Amino acid sequence: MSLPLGLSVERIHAMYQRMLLMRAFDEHAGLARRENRLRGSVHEYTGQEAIAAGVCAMLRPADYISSYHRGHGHCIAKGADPAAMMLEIYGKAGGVCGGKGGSMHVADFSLSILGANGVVADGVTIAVGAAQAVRLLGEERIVVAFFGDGALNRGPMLEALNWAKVYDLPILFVCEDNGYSDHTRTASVTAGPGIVARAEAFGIPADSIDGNDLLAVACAAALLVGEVRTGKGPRFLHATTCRWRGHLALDRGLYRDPEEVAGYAAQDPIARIAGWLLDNGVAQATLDGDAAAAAGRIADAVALAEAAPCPDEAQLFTDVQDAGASSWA
Ligand SMILES: Cc1ncc(C[n+]2csc(CCOP(=O)(O)OP(=O)(O)O)c2C)c(N)n1
Ligand SMILES: [Mg+2]
Repeated sequence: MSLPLGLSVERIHAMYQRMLLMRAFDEHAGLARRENRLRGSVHEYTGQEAIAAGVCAMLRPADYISSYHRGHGHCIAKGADPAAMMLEIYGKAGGVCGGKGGSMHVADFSLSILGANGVVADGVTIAVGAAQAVRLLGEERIVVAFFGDGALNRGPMLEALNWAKVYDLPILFVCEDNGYSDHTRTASVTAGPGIVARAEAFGIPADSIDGNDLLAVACAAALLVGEVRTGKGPRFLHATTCRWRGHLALDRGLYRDPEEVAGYAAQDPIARIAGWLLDNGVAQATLDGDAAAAAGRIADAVALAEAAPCPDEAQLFTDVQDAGASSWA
């Protein structure tokens, strides 16, 4: 079967393998949080994996990404080591941020991952700042900002869109629209004709796709990343998706209609692309092996994180903003 935009069955298969890793990572992390084996917040990306996989597959190592509170999948998709990430969310030494950032601050500058971010929409302003720096420094890279539908209702998001268009910066905005902002249906607190119209109001071309369909994400991302890379200015991708779990691991999500949640399985982006891979010559045994490999790799990461020591006390004030530190001592 011929695919557009330089896509191939092999490339789609590699994206599928990344999705399996994301799913296994967040299923384990969510369980560990519910069992109080780790502290802090864990916002599972379960059900949304096709978006990170399809977009990041179009990026080069030097391209920056910024993320939001539901950020594990973006980091894995950009190539972060799941074992170092698991150590991080367990708050252990050897974590990708030395065990001091936790789930909502996972970052790896060596992979151009600018970080997850617990402040809704603020990862987007950081991304626009990075895109401005790329422009000023005359660098070859582009920037992708991932954020949720809830971010569209914060002022910094609108400033970011405005600034990006005024300077025609090399940035792709990716809105992961799962229909919810925490416990609230986003539509019930959102004025106007919709998310795409918000971007278009700033003169930014915007596409809307089914974010549970890896092929749709990959095709749209290939096109939009290409446009951003060739200096056409900012672009906006609106990807609809489903948040399978509660807002975070300790939220059972009881404010949602159980029938609605049960319906999410039919949209499973992993099952959908597995079906496509089977139809396109990949053997069931290969897919089974992929799933076992991902599960094994994450089980090893959990075992490593549970056995690892906490960061040394002597490291308490390294790599953190230390204003006032001496007065705390
Ligand atoms: C500035 C700010 N306001 C409120 C919150 C509390 N909060 C955390 S996540 C969230 C909803 C975010 O929804 P969305 O952006 O759609 O992301 P999702 O959780 O659905 O992936 C809110 C209101 C916050 N973290 N930051
Ligand atoms: Mg949302």
